[in-house]
Amino acid sequence: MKRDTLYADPLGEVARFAFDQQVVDVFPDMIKRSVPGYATIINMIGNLAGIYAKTNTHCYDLGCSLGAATLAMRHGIRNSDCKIIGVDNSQAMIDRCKQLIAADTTDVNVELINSNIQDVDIQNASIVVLNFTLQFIAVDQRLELLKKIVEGLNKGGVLILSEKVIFEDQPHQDLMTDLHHNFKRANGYSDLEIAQKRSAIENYLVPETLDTHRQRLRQAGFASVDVWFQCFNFASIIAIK
Ligand code: GEK
Repeated sequence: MKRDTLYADPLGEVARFAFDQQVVDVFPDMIKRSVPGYATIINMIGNLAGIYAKTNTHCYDLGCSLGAATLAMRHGIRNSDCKIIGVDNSQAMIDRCKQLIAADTTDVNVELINSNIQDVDIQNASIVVLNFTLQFIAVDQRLELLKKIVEGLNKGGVLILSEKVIFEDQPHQDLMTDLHHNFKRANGYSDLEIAQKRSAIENYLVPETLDTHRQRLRQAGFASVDVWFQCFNFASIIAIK
């Protein structure tokens, strides 16, 4: 696993973050050292797939990156008559993801699509995963995407939505930010790396409060909405149709 040093040297001007080849090369290391609870969430997506994936249905991984959640579902699904559809609009991510999926021999069909998740058809779904992807969709387009997911899910189907979140209470927000930055420092990121990455994702990764997510999910048509995992300002919600 190549180490992420993309923001280690001072950059005069920090360009907006992009999921390009440079990021693909270090992505597993970057996400593991940046997102508290990431490994647990991936593991549990496999566990949930064992419960929710139904015969002859589709399981979607929207914003699949290198397919960590796709592989977790593939290993967790108990019957092989499901199809996993991974979607990402970064060609570099999809190309690398294809290699990783090809190297895994599990007997569940996987299709990978290079597309904006807002443009793909969602049909006959028992599971939809949005693992740290909705946060990159423009805020005013999030409800429409969630409505499309509800329509494509079968009754009883589940959305697993993981996001970086913010808090209305400012002292709590500050504490969660400090704890997150301490987590990154403990994982070897310098203050410069933390600051430069922060500017790169500003206005691109747009986090919201858990209340905003809950209300929007209900508005989109989900019958049951609850947080199942949280570590600092990173949380995952299970929403059931
Ligand atoms: C994981 N789920 O390892 N359409 C398609 N893909 C998109 C879009 C879009 N509109 N916007 C962003 N992406 C993964 C981690 S990373 C999270 C997800 C992160 C893609 C983008 O190219 C990237 O691969 C992914 O969403 C977000 O479980 O890096 O913080």
